[in-house]
Amino acid sequence: MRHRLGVRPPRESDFRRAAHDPRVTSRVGLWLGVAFLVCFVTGLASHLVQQPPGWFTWPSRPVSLYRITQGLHVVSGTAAVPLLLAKLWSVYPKLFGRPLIRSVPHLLERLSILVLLAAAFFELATGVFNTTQNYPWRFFFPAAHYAVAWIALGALLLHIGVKLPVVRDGLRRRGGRQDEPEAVALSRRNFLRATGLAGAAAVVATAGGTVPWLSQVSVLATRSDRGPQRLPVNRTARAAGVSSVDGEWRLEVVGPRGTARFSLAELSSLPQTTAELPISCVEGWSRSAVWTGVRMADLLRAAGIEPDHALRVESLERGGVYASSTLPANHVADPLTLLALRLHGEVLGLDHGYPCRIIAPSRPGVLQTKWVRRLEVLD
Ligand SMILES: Nc1nc2c(c(=O)[nH]1)N[C@H]1C(S)=C(S)[C@@H](COP(=O)(O)O)O[C@H]1N2
Ligand SMILES: [Mo]
Repeated sequence: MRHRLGVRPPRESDFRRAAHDPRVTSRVGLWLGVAFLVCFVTGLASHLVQQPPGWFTWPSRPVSLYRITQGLHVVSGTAAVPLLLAKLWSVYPKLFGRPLIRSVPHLLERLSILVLLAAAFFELATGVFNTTQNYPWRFFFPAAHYAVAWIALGALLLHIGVKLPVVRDGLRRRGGRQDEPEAVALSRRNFLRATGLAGAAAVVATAGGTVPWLSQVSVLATRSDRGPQRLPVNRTARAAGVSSVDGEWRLEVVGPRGTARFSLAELSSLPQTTAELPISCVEGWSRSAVWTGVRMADLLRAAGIEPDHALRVESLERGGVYASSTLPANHVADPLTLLALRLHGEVLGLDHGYPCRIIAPSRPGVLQTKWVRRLEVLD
């Protein structure tokens, strides 16, 4: 910066640091764009799985599909934080460009950047809070996070469209100019390296939530293997208002021709299946565990129902957004979809859903309903 304080306000051309070079802006912008798009697509997938429109089917295989897409969502979102800060640092001298507004299209373009920034900050901030299970606001997080993602995407596409020529030029100009001192080119590379490292650090700091062997170094991955039966608990029975379950408990299975009831002893005497399946929480942690229980398809047949329809799953929990869920037909038919009675060989603890819970492959944690009370065939 070469302006003399008090003489005149700074101009865009006063900012000569390598970090403000369009070559730097374009590269950081490209990385940020990739992180954002990965985050958007995986977020959209997560939204569709949780609120599927009629045309949408989420595959039940591979069993880790949701674990991977949601892990990518959290990791790319976290990596976007340092990338966005670097991008802002790279472009802030534009605030001093004069005239501030050159034409109506230019004004609209500037406004779209404001929208993009506001939306990006909202998404990153609410997302980061969500991964730490912090909800210091009053709106319903998934709905707001989803709606604002579309605003951010629209503003981003507009921004990319407008800036495409500049970006192309910035990416094409690789080496330094002939007359440029080597130190300038070096400082540009250093800024890019530092930004890349910050992004990588953010990835490593969060990826352990999904990738177990990284959990030792993932300082921001708040979940560990701690928890009853070596598995974290998302919501305890007490928090969900579920107290002890007595011997009177019966699972109701409601089909087109009536209701069948099963005691816990009856469920235990049906053929048991054991499978290693992950709990993949939307909040960004995921852990595999060994579950044992009755195959959903077997259970329905035992109740005289063909397992070819979706099911509504209801919990003993009263009220609350996770008290019920829909198990789509392809998940009902999958031989790895269980009504689990045991975890790691032990009877399911109350916090993990005793007397029985849903465990299905490639299903978001929020839909792995605990303390199941009733299953109803949907048409
Ligand atoms: N009835 C009910 N089921 C529920 C929940 C809940 O709050 N209520 N939480 C869900 C969420 S968000 C997750 S990630 C998993 C976590 O299962 P765990 O607590 O056994 O690890 O349970 C799911 N099942
Ligand atoms: Mo969750």
